[in-house]
Amino acid sequence: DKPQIGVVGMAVMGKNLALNIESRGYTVAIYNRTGSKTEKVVSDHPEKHLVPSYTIADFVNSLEKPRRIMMMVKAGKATDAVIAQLLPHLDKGDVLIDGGNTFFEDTMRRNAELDNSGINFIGTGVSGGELGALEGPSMMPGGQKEAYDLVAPIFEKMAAKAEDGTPCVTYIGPNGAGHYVKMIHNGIEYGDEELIDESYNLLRNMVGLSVDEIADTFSEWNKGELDSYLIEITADILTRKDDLGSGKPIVDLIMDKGGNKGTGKWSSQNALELGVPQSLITESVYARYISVLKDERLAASKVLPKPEGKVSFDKDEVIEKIRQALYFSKIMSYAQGFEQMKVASKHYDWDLQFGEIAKIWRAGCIIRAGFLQNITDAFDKDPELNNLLLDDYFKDIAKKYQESVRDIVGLAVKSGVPIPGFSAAISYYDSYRSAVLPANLLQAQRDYFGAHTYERVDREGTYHFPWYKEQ
Ligand code: NBP
Repeated sequence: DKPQIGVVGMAVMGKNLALNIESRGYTVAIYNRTGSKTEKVVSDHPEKHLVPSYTIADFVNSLEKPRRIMMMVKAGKATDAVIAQLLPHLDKGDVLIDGGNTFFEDTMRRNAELDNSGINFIGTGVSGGELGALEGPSMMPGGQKEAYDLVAPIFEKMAAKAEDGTPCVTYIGPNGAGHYVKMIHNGIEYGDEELIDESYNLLRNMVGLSVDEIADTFSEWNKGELDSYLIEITADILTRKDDLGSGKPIVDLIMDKGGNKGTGKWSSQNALELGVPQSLITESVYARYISVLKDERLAASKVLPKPEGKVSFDKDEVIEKIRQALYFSKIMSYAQGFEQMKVASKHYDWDLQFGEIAKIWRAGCIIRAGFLQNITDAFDKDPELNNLLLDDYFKDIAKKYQESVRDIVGLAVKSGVPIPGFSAAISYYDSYRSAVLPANLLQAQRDYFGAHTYERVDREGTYHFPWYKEQ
């Protein structure tokens, strides 16, 4: 039996994906630049149908045709290097798949270059971390549709399954569409994390709950509208004590400097390029950046005063309002994320199917959550939906919860607890629902100093005001 698929890259993700595919009844060829890693995978799993190769030529020749090769290597130069090594051994019609966290413009470039040589190229988002790779990730493949059809049976078997049994993978669109959607997935993940972290900070430093009480609060929240993987792991994290024996909650011993690998930044940069409001992801990126300035913050905490007055509130009431503010803000974040994908779909000519995208995020991936079903339902009802906020379910939540968000944002500001995500959410809501914004004054300013002209609300055409003439 020739292997039906090969995996290049035997670091944690590639190894786990290979084992996942094997477990679905396939024979999998494996290769890694450093051969000892390949050897170790085989010796650790002697019973598995894995076919190791130690040269690229042997690896490619071992595969059933048309060949299906999945690369799980470091994104960027490593991916280009592997493609260059594989290319001389490939035949027209073979399918090369990049499962790394690749920037979508690189995927567009590689897809076009390889297409010239008759090689199909799929760039697929793979979400779910190490465990997802092993047990079933959510997958976002983009590239030639005919090429996807050649790998679809394998992808559908290896992907996570939603509660209704549907595999969390679907063809996303041509060239870079899959990696684009993975980028937005990761950006939305930044937003979800930021909003949860702000809620934790408010519960701790405004409401005054203990870490254990906050763990219980998140567990409780996880049973309702907020039901999601990230809330679930947050509750779990908050129950964990120091593994080095101090007895303190581990969260209190972890340095408050947020890391990142760039996908949130890419989402924000792309939103700026496309001219789409994307304040939630952007504020989440900034929140990580300001967290890194630990030394400056420590120094500033000694000289810059905090608010003087004390805020008063009913504890149980305010906890429920924080929950509502979190759900409301999460909805604003997804509204922005889907808005960005809508604009991108037109801009790059991808024909993205938003209901399908929400569907494959229901399981396997980091942002999996009950409420993605509501997004699927919204787009099923109206595939042309302009903004999630206009769907009845989301409109109704916004109507019910908006007062709570205002209360929480007000209390947070008065208490001096930073809430960049919550305040971006309510500002987006208020901007989006405003029939008139002060951009009229802005246009006047631009026309005043730069003769940039303006349109009028009462007549057609373009106008320039005689600012420098006496009236
Ligand atoms: P890494 O991102 O750490 O990459 C290590 C792999 O890249 C090794 O197999 C290494 O081979 C290979 N490699 C490098 Br580095 N340079 C190479 C070159 N010039 N030629 C050939 N091979 C090269 O591994 P990972 O954490 O398993 O992630 C793999 C991909 O999956 C990445 O793109 C990552 O962003 C993405 N991803 C990761 C996660 C996650 O949770 N970790 C989730 C989703 C997606 P060597 O052994 O010879 O050095």
